[in-house]
Amino acid sequence: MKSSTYIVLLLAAVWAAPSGLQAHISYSGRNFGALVVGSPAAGNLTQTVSSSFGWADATDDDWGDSHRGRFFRFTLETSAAVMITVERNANGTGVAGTFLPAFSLFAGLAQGSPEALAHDSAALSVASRPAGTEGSFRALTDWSIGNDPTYVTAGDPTSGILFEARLAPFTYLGHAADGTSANFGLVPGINGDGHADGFVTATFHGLAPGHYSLFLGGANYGAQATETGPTYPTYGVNVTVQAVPEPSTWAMLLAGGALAGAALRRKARR
Ligand SMILES: [Ca+2]
Ligand SMILES: [Ca+2]
Repeated sequence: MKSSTYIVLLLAAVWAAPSGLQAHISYSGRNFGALVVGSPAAGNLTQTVSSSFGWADATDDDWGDSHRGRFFRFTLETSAAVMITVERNANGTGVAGTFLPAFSLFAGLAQGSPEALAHDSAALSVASRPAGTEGSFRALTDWSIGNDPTYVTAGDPTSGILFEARLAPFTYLGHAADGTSANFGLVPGINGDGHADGFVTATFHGLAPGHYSLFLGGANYGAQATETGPTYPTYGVNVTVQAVPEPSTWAMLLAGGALAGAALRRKARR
């Protein structure tokens, strides 16, 4: 091979090595599908989260690394409220009984097949954020992340581009965090539930039909000082999501029931 090609490949290999240790953003095994109001909660009890600090670390000024958490997805075909609950379990390599979960909900999805998956070190990701940031993930506001181009022949840029690299936008809708500022830090505006007990829940109201991403990570900001990688402890979580009626929907149902009842009574009188 030409030496210039060799250098390009060598550089590519060096560039890819650190991120190659880490997964790209994927929802594999973490897709709750379409949520329907009135259906039972959907549960995922088998996932683990990398590190105990990933969510909290994405609340600060230098953003966060999307690899230090897990992405889940669900779809709504009608407007709904969605209740999300996360509780630690005994799975994972980290110390059982210590994980403090937090999550953020976003409208939008990361890139998926047949596109290349998104990752923090994609050229487009790096170019789209300030220098010195730890990654693309932001827990308390909108953010976006890029992928790499998909080439006609995998891994061969000279073969032509099948799908251009692009940024996938995530629109921030809200969050919930286990515990208090004693664990998630002093960034203003974090909704702690006040009890650092490994359990956190929140209901998001007025969600429009569409696709949603749930980012789940650890709420222990200070743990990044001791969990330094490159191999991070993992922590098991039980995640449940459920589409629930809006309070206004209940009112409408009750009103509708009353109207239907009145109609039946009118019919019965005839
Ligand atoms: Ca950070
Ligand atoms: Ca709690």
